[in-house]
Amino acid sequence: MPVQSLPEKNSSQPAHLDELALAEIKSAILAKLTLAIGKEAAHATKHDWYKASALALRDRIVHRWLVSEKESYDAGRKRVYYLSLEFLIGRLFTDSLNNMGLLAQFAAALGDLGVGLNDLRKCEPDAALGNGGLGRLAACFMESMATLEIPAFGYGIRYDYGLFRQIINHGWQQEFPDEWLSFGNPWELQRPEVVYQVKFGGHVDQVTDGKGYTRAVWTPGETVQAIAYDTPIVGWRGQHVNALRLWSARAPDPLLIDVFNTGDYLGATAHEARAEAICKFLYPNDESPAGRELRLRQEYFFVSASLQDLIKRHLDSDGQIRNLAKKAAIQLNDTHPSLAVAELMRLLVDVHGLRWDDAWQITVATLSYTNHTLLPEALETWPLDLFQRTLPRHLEIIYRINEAHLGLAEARSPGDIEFRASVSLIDEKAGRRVRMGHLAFIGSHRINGVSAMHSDLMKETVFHDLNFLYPGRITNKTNGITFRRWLTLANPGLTDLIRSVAGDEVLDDPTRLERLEAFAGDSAFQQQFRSVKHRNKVALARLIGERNNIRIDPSALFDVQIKRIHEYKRQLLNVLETIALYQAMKDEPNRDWVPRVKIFAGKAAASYRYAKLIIKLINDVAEVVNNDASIGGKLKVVFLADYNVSLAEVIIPAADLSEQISTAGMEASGTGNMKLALNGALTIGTLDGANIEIRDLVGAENIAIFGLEALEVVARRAQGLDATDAINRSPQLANAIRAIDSGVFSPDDRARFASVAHALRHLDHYMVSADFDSYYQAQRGIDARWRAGSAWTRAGILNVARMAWFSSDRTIREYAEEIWNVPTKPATQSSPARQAG
Ligand code: T68
Repeated sequence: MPVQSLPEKNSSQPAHLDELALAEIKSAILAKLTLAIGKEAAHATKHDWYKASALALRDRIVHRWLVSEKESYDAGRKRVYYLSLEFLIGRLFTDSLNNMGLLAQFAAALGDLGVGLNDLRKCEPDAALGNGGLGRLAACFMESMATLEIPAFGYGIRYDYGLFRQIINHGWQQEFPDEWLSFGNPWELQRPEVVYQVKFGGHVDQVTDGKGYTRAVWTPGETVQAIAYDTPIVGWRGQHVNALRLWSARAPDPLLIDVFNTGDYLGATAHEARAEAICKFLYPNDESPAGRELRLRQEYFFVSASLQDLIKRHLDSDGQIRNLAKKAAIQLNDTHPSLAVAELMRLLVDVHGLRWDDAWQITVATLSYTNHTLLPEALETWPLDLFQRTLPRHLEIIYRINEAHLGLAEARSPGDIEFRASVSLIDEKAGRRVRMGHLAFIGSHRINGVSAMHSDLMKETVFHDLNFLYPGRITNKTNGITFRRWLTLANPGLTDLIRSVAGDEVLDDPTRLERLEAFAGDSAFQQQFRSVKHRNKVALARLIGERNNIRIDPSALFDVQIKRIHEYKRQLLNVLETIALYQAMKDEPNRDWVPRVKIFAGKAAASYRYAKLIIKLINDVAEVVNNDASIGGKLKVVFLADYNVSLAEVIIPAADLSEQISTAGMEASGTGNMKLALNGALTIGTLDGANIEIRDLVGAENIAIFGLEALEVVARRAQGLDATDAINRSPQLANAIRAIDSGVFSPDDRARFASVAHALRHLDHYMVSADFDSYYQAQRGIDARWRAGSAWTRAGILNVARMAWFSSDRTIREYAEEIWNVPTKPATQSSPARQAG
């Protein structure tokens, strides 16, 4: 994959490279090549060089890491634990080099050794241990916590296979395992001595001791071991390093020798396969119920190992279990780790002997929970029988928590059975199930949404009754992104331009981006801004040529929608507009059309058939449009396969238009919207998630808003899902649907998209038809702005200038102050930060 050139200079580097330091780096790399890889320079592959360089860098990071750890320990500082089943960290090589201030040194050292740093960069596989926004947010937060010098651990699972590799075969998505560890992983340090026993199944007895006290004794049926692997996460300027601790699963006995000796070789290792299945692969979201037991085992496995580990650390340094909440803040990233509520209670009561009420007070004071979705199907619930079978003691604990909780509900709203049913930890409606969102809520002192609108909707919808029972717990923490990766590293050209007017200090203080405002109308600056964008577009055009064999014109408008494929994200709306535009071009081929390239990338969950059909539709439309000479190449459609962090780093700096077009009320926040605006793309979007805060900050004139608002969506749905009215009003929409339905894009199987056409006409739950006209008009408004040239560039510059607030450093500061109660490194600020809202 062609990548952009790396920055020639970086303010964190000395102006001239220290010869001594250079020589030291060269010899460190050569030493690793010989002693850790076992190769001579003459026979080393690029991959060998990459690994040797990564190991040489890791040594430098580890030194800082040990210092950070010692300082935190000696000062008895409170630590933050971020529990997440997903960390979508991508590549670490240049990211860590950049943060350590060693990018130029390593580039020069490698250059002297005859190796290109850019080539080595590509040898590193993406660590794709996440599905999408939630996992990437965890990665940005890890970087910001290190930058703000918060002593923190990320806890998750070391999946053998990350999110599946996506291949497009004749337009269809196919999934293959992502073998990201097959060449080893130079960043991680295995900790064979850090092992915890995680137990499952069995039964619970109530045992009365000599003094007449009864306590629960859990006799588990199965034990799995959790082994720690640590990856250092370096903060900006390399001042502080934290660990991402990922757990791998194994059976306590690798081989049942007796069984083996009977000749039953498979039987001798079956229990091992069952244990190791826990860390085999990242569970895709939106998955069918099949195999859900494994998901529950994954959740408990990593929660239990992490809590045992952090309690041990706490006791080693503090000695008093009662002080846990003073020394540890545990953030639950969605409901996936919400078993932490029951597990922490179990550890405090059953293992450490605390009284129930004291344990409960510590649990609530220690835990907090971030919600990432209002979609009911994504709020986890577990059938009682599965829960009972897998975690019998935890079910008892949950019943006891529920008893006190329902008592509170009764006191708050006496005799109100419906209220009690709605807040109960057990859903009695569709078979009895444990509600994990409720569990996380009740066991946390703060519950946050990820954008202002989402947090408000939480109070009005899914957590309405719990919010009534526990007022004041819900708070908002609008998401953010790390500017180090999404601006400095991904877009060195723009970074250099920004530094030329905002000074090098902008790298430490994003509020300095405001200084761009004064240059937004400056024609010389605009010219430079456009030429940076153009260079990035040339790089993307080259990649598209290589990967998809499609020639695109870098001066066309690059219209980008990159995210998971999901009905609520409405890639279908974008495709419909593409078809309508194509038809309009065919009708009037001589009009002065704005040349456009529609760029899509994203994965659909393997079991989400409709989303996979949308991918096929995009590719079928691409096939027809890209090969129709009558439109003179004015419209191109590209689906880039296997979207991941590294691909995003190439697409985002090259985007002109950012598609954030979810059905209003359904996208909790979005973070791609922030990355694209920060890189100078204009947003076309609905009033949904953080789009609203982006509009508030960049100004309504610098963003294109369209479509129904959240309340209007609710009202329209209440009237039914038939969209005949919208279609009758819009000839473009009617024609586009007809083309899909009649097989214009699927001549080999004319009925392929009949279900799509039917949904657009009669089952418009996601308001695709309802919003079409408004979207189409907004897109024509974009055409007009694009033609205006200078005004377009001005709006792009103003978007960059006004994005400082979306730095994940700001988000993490808010978590630190308002949820975790931990100090952060003081902000380097040259002017007052802009506030959203
Ligand atoms: C996303 N959620 C939200 N979920 O959709 C997005 N994995 O609006 C928000 O910006 C982002 O979280 C960060 O807050 C996800 O990415 C998942 O990937 C998911 C859902 C269920 C199970 C596993």
